[in-house]
Amino acid sequence: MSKERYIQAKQRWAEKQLASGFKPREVAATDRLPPGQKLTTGFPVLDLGVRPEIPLNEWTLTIDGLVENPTAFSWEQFNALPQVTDLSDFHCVTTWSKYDCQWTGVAFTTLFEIAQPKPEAKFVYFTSYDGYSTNVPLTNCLDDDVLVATRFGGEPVSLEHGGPARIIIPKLYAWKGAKFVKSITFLAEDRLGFWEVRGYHYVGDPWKEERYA
Ligand SMILES: Nc1nc2c(c(=O)[nH]1)N[C@H]1C(S)=C(S)[C@@H](COP(=O)(O)O)O[C@H]1N2
Ligand SMILES: [Mo]
Repeated sequence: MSKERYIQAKQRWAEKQLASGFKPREVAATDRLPPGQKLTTGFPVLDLGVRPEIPLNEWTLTIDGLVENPTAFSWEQFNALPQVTDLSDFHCVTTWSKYDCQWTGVAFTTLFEIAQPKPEAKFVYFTSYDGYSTNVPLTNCLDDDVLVATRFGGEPVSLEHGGPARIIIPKLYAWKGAKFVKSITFLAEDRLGFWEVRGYHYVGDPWKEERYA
């Protein structure tokens, strides 16, 4: 399927769900599998049909917007930051979930402390090397399980899963986790990302089934 047709199909699906009066289901908060999700043991790949290959000596991660210290990390500088490993579950809005993903990388809070966002900063906008983007309220980024991951299961994140570095926000649907991440921008007003302009939710909490908005 071509990139355009794939995007149109996903967009139509979102519109159909909304038109048919899609309503989140109630679920006990103790259940591990969010409502409407199915467990998978594989690791499906979802992308726009583009897997940008970034030589590590050309890779940068830019942190900008409403921050005291705008920064652009080289790969070397980025990997010299404190590293954390976290085990988390992965929930895709297309209804598959994968348990126990082991991600290693730099905690979002570490980048937050370095960049020092101004008090007006309330939203985060991520861009990627494949042209993807996504937006997340800042509060959802400040949990200690939110990472810029460079390793999966101890190995470098593969190109298909978003290497050299991708965002992981376990408590939100996986489309909020920008693969091939290129920049992190702190904003006072929300700016809709790639799927969000096509009907996806601006927060995306799987426990509340915030799929479409
Ligand atoms: N740069 C980029 N990031 C992206 C995407 C994408 O197409 N491009 N797809 C998103 C979607 S819809 C999902 S479900 C997850 C899928 O991650 P995976 O391919 O590692 O399973 O990445 C998210 N991040
Ligand atoms: Mo997705």
